[in-house]
Amino acid sequence: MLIKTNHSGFVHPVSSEITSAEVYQSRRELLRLMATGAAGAALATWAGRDALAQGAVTRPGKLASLNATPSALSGGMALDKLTSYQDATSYNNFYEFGTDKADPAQNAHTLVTSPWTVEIEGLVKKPGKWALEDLLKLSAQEERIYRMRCVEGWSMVLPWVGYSLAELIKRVEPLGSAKYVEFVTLADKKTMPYVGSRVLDWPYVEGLRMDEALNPLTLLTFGMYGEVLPKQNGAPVRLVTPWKYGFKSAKSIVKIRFTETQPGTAWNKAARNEYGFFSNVNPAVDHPRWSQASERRIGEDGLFAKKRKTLMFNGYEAQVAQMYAGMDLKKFY
Ligand SMILES: Nc1nc2c(c(=O)[nH]1)N[C@H]1C(S)=C(S)[C@@H](COP(=O)(O)O)O[C@H]1N2
Ligand SMILES: [Mo]
Repeated sequence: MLIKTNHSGFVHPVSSEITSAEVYQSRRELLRLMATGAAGAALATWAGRDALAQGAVTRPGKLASLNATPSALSGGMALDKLTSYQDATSYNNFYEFGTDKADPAQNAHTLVTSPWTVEIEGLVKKPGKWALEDLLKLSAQEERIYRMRCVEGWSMVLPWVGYSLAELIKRVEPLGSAKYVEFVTLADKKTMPYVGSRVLDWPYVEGLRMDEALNPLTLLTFGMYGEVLPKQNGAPVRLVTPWKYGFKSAKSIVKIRFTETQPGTAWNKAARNEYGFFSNVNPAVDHPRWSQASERRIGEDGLFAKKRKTLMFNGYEAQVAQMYAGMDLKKFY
């Protein structure tokens, strides 16, 4: 079970200094809702807000309407400065909308996020289609501050909203033969201009070993900064696996498939010797073309600032290292 902290136990760096006043207000509102127990009712407004957000280039929602409780799984990351909302939503990787960091914010407005269903298939007792609304209600939402380290050498610290993927996995009851979980994301040529291009094999597919998928840190994510996920960040539902390079955190998921064999993933197919299946953040294992020993925090470390050291498993060693005990992480990169 997940441990929840109360408000006073939730350490947060002076929010008003590092996020906009609006975000700060929404955090206050969220905490107020939690205190009054009204957060559950607020969930009902989600669909309406999403409809309003269709086609909009502005933020998806100003008032918190997520049933999010600050989570103990934020760990020490809560002491890191949050990346600004502006940076988090304008410097993205979402190749379906372009290969430039600025492309997703420019182009993702065409993504249609409602209605949305996630199909559960493969080796499970309870396969089927889940409407987003039902997925949202499956478990209590938590706010988790996680580091995100991109394989390219930059990082961010973001307050995500969602619940552990394990909650969904338990509900659909995988068979004993299910050893991996595959995440298939939307590939819609009509709304995603780069789908069909040769950059990657579409749809963008990612995967986790079953124990990784069940690790409580693995977050099925619906929101960030107390709001609905912006389209460029993978609306309406994505994964966040904070101890792995960012590309493992698949955006705009439409299928979750349980398999016996290791799924072929988009980046592994694109360049097998550069991107492995595990892709755990590891400062000791270089990318063939560059070092992974350090990183630049977006918005904080200027172009000429000294880079910060990358931490083993991105700083989540205590929670995840035992899953890889005895594995040669140079071989299984
Ligand atoms: N569907 C899809 N998911 C994706 C990607 C992508 O191109 N397509 N890029 C990945 C990469 S490389 C990173 S670093 C993260 C970035 O997430 P963010 O833009 O929310 O920070 O999303 C990952 N998820
Ligand atoms: Mo990335």
